Amino acid sequence: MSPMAIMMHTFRLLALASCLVSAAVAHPVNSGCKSLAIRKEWRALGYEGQKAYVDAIKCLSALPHDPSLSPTGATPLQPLDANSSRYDDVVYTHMDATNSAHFTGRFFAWHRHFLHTVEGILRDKCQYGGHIPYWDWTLGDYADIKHSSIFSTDPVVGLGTFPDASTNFTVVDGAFANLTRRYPDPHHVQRNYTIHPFETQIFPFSFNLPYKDANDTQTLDEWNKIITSFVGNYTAFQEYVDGVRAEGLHNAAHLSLGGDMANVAHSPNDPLFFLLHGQLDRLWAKWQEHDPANFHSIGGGEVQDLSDFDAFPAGNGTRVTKDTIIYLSNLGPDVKIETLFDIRGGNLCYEYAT
Ligand SMILES: *[C@@H]1O[C@H](CO)[C@@H](O)[C@H](O)[C@H]1NC(C)=O
Ligand SMILES: *[C@@H]1O[C@H](CO)[C@@H](O)[C@H](O)[C@H]1NC(C)=O
Ligand SMILES: *[C@@H]1O[C@H](CO)[C@@H](O)[C@H](O)[C@H]1NC(C)=O
Ligand SMILES: *[C@@H]1O[C@H](CO)[C@@H](O)[C@H](O)[C@H]1NC(C)=O
Ligand SMILES: *[C@@H]1O[C@H](CO)[C@@H](O)[C@H](O)[C@H]1NC(C)=O
Ligand SMILES: *[C@@H]1O[C@H](CO)[C@@H](O)[C@H](O)[C@H]1NC(C)=O
Ligand SMILES: *[C@@H]1O[C@H](CO)[C@@H](O)[C@H](O)[C@H]1NC(C)=O
Ligand SMILES: [Cu+2]
Repeated sequence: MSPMAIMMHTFRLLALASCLVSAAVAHPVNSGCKSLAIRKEWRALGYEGQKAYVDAIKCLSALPHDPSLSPTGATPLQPLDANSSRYDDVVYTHMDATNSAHFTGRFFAWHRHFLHTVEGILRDKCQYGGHIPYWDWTLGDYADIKHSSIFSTDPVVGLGTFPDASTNFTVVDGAFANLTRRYPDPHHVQRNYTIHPFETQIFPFSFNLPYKDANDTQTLDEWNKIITSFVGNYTAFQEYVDGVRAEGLHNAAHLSLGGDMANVAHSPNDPLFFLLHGQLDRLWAKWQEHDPANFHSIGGGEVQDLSDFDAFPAGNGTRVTKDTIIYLSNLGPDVKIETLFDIRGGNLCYEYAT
């Protein structure tokens, strides 16, 4: 070998070694995965990747209801409609978890398990070769969410432009135009962008800051602040993401999109739900990886308490722990939270591309 070749060879070994070391330090509890799925940002999927997601969502929307779906009863609900779709089953599962998985300590863990389960269903039942995408609004979209490039009219891969009253806020362009959903009533998916979602009171408590811009919560500065704050304190992390009087990132993102996305029960009617929650799951993963004290931190209570929200924004009652069960209405298995900490381990086996 020439001196240059030796140098390059050594360099590669060093690079490999430092890569292994940093992986081992950052992710100590990695086990059991044959390989890791890579979840990508919507735009990084490219045309074929985006089309594959769209096709899989449409496929699931055309498959029949699975009779094995079994609501927990944790949230009082309308009866299951046997004449609904497999996609509607996914929505119904989320509706069933309205009270148990929102404004409780189950929030991030429940949504991680839900997204991973839906990803598996899309792959098993609809030959989807990809994974759940995420929408990284910190890439610059936050400066003008309504006109983000992802909301394009492209009939194959566009997520659709924001409708107005002329279509009763029904999404009528893009790949998901006129998408039919069953819950809570038969309807087409609706959106209605507003930068001031907190002007309208929708909770038993009132919003503090009616004129707060929803996109103030979606900036890159905010993102980095969240990841580096609340060290060792999951409860504080979740409380901040939901926000004082629910005016934080999670609610601001949902409510500003309006229509189906603004409803805490049936928001997954809009396939945009999975991109938004992909990003929130990514946020939890980034926060977990920021400090070893974060990785297994969990907290909040099991009981949603909107009547005393200021005191219990992350839930009242029994404290949520690693042994708390995450229920999925038989859409997938019930699991303990401890199985959901490590996205690169156990039954999860994925990571975020960026
Ligand atoms: C089932 O739904 C389809 C489409 O919405 C409708 O055409 C059909 O009449 C329904 N069948 C029953 C039995 O409700
Ligand atoms: C939020 O969106 C509005 C309207 O597009 C824009 O004027 C404002 O600068 C954005 N805020 C941030 C923090 O980028
Ligand atoms: C418009 O949408 C709302 C739900 O957002 C629905 O209650 C109403 O019936 C719709 N109006 C028409 C004319 O379809
Ligand atoms: C969606 O519905 C609207 C209003 O009925 C119609 O103008 C439009 O052509 C439909 N688009 C698709 C792709 O079906
Ligand atoms: C759409 O959003 C606007 C602005 O927030 C609001 O005034 C209107 O009531 C909303 N319409 C529907 C049907 O949600
Ligand atoms: C964690 O954060 C919560 C919510 O802000 C706070 O009530 C609690 O005291 C914090 N726990 C610790 C150990 O600092
Ligand atoms: C919520 O907490 C308060 C104070 O600890 C307690 O009195 C109340 O019973 C709790 N409610 C529920 C539903 O757990
Ligand atoms: Cu949810």
